[in-house]
Amino acid sequence: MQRTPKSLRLHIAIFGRRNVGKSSLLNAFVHQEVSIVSDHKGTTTDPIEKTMELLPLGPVVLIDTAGLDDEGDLGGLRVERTLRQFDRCDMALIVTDNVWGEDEKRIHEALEARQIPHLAVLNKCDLYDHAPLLEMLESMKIPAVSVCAHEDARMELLYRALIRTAPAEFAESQPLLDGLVSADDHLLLVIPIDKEAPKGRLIAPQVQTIRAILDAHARCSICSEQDVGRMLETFREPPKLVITDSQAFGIVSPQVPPEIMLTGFSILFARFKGELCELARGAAVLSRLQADDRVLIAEACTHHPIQDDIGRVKIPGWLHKRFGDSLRVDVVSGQELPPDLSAYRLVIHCGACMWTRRQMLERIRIVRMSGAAITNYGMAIAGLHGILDRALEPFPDALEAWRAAIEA
Ligand SMILES: Nc1nc2c(ncn2[C@@H]2O[C@H](COP(=O)(O)OP(=O)(O)OP(=O)(O)O)[C@@H](O)[C@H]2O)c(=O)[nH]1
Ligand code: SF4
Ligand SMILES: [Mg+2]
Repeated sequence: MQRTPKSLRLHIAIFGRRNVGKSSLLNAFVHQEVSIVSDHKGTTTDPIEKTMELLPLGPVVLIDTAGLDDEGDLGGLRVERTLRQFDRCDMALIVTDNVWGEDEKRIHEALEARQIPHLAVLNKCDLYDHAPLLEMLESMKIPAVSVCAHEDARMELLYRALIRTAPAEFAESQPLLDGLVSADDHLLLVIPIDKEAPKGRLIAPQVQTIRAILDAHARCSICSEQDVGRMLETFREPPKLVITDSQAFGIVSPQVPPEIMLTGFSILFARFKGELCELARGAAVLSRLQADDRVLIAEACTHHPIQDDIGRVKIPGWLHKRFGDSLRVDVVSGQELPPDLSAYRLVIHCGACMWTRRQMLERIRIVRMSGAAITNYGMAIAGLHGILDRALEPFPDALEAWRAAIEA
């Protein structure tokens, strides 16, 4: 369970005023003293995360936050950190004791605006009669549950309510290969074992793809990029789909006859994690970049750059080769993007394999609001090698969006 990538865990944030029992609820969930509890207002100062298995939802990340009614300069900073969690969570709890005031309304409105499923948790039912408030929330169509963080039996009600409220994509199976693979299909996966391949293991997108194939009761063969042609000759029937590491597109594409569909792991993940059509439209910008344009390469997490690093060396190299050395290419990694993106014509984003879909969607939204276009590594590489139309063939909507953007 601990190996489940963090991004596939349902992120549940716990919001509310100070002292309503947010940290007590987190501790009750995990049966551990993870978060400090006290009757002093403002005990929790920074978001605290805890991973656990919440059946049948599976692995979740619970996020305890500082009270949103905090005051003063420091309080304001804490509130700011709590507010950031609105863009990270997949669902939320609005915790209160026995009040539905301005703070609760504000949280509710912020969640509604982002379409984040949420639940009102009326805590301390040992001290308060929640019946009138439950009735009021019911009339407002806000799902609510009355609990006591110190009573396991009442916490059971909260678990059940959570499962009812959880977003469908977490309550149901993962749609990584949705609509692409059926039972008994055979796929060929192309996995280069080069300097970038971690020693002794496969990377998350490859493992998740294999798992999704097995979940669909389909089969796959795996080879490295030099062996694709020979591998295909050994099959009695052609595979339904070839999925390659995007960096090998250029080598793999000529080995795969045009009647066999070919795409990339990062294109599958663009659909799984982001908005495939929007990222395809962004890739169309690659056909009309000018030598004096600026491009930003954005990586979601920081890692030690290696020789021939895809984001720092290979993609900038391909861009310079195509558009000339005066094209300015900047690289940024981590949670923050530069505050002013309007100087960039295009943002080329990593596959965001460690992120939730909501985080990536938020990033796409921020970039688009600045006026820049956004695409991802896989699509940029396919575009720079002239085979994006082929790689998008399994996704007709995205192919159409890309073609329309090229012609616009
Ligand atoms: N009687 C009763 N007390 C509770 C309950 N839940 C929490 N408390 C108490 O309420 C106080 C505040 O609890 P916390 O869990 O620290 O509240 P919080 O919302 O995390 O507070 P901040 O850290 O200030 O944000 C503590 O004294 C808890 O023991 C409950 O269900 N019943
Ligand atoms: S930089 Fe992006 S693609 Fe690379 S590991 Fe981090 S999230 Fe995944
Ligand atoms: Mg707390």
